[in-house]
Amino acid sequence: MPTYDEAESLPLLVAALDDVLAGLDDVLATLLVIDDNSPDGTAAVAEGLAADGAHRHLNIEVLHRKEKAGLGRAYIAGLSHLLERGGFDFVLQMDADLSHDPRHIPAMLQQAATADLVVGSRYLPGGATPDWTAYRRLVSRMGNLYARLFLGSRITDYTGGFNLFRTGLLEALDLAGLQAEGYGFLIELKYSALRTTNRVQQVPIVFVDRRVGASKIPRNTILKNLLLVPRVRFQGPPATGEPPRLVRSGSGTTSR
Ligand SMILES: Nc1nc2c(ncn2[C@@H]2O[C@H](COP(=O)(O)OP(=O)(O)OP(=O)(O)O)[C@@H](O)[C@H]2O)c(=O)[nH]1
Ligand SMILES: [Mg+2]
Repeated sequence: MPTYDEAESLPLLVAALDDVLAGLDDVLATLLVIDDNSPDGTAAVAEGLAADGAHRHLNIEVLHRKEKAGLGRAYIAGLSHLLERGGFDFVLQMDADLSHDPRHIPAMLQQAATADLVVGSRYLPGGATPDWTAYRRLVSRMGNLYARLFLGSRITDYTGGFNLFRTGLLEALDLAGLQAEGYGFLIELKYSALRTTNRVQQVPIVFVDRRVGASKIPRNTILKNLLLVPRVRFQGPPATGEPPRLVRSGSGTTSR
């Protein structure tokens, strides 16, 4: 979970995560907060939550980064850290601003039994963006349709950041080679996953707008992403079969 100035949201989200995890007996979860030295003290809040012992269903760890370097760099640092550490069957990626509701996690884990990637999608029946204006909905929907045109319709939400990856899939990707920023990073990450495996599932999600704090993703990335999509497609076609090295399944316990 990447954070930048999420001190207010984080305790609420951690409590909600703990509640959901309490109902998942076979899951051992670690929450890795990847903080870019947030001026509002998010990292200290996270350390406090890790130490207070009130959340019995997840371990909390904090990856401290020196300065704000953008969402893409934060994800690469966090994912590399988890892979180096090892021992995880799955990695769930989610925002810290309460836009991604933990109540969708059980359905994502269920789909993960037969998938290497489970995408949380706003653009499936049952998915929604209830707080958005018609204009913002249109821009996002058009952006995703554009991406699907080039990159394939297996994924209906290329720009969302609520996704579950089998660790073996992440190990097979060249994470350090991903270059895009912001929403572009999420498109590039998902497409490199599509190039590696065809075992992709989706779960509809209801995306709630942040209630506190400010958005950090610049809105002027539309043009950049228009160019990014064909460039990413040029890297190669989607995988048609499942790569043998990803077929091995989890070890019985499901960690995150
Ligand atoms: N570590 C780190 N986290 C970041 C950075 N930029 C954004 N984030 C986090 O990434 C997640 C998504 O960023 P948001 O600002 O919510 O972007 P958004 O969802 O497009 O914008 P909103 O509509 O305001 O929610 C949040 O948890 C942020 O705190 C960054 O530079 N570094
Ligand atoms: Mg957000």
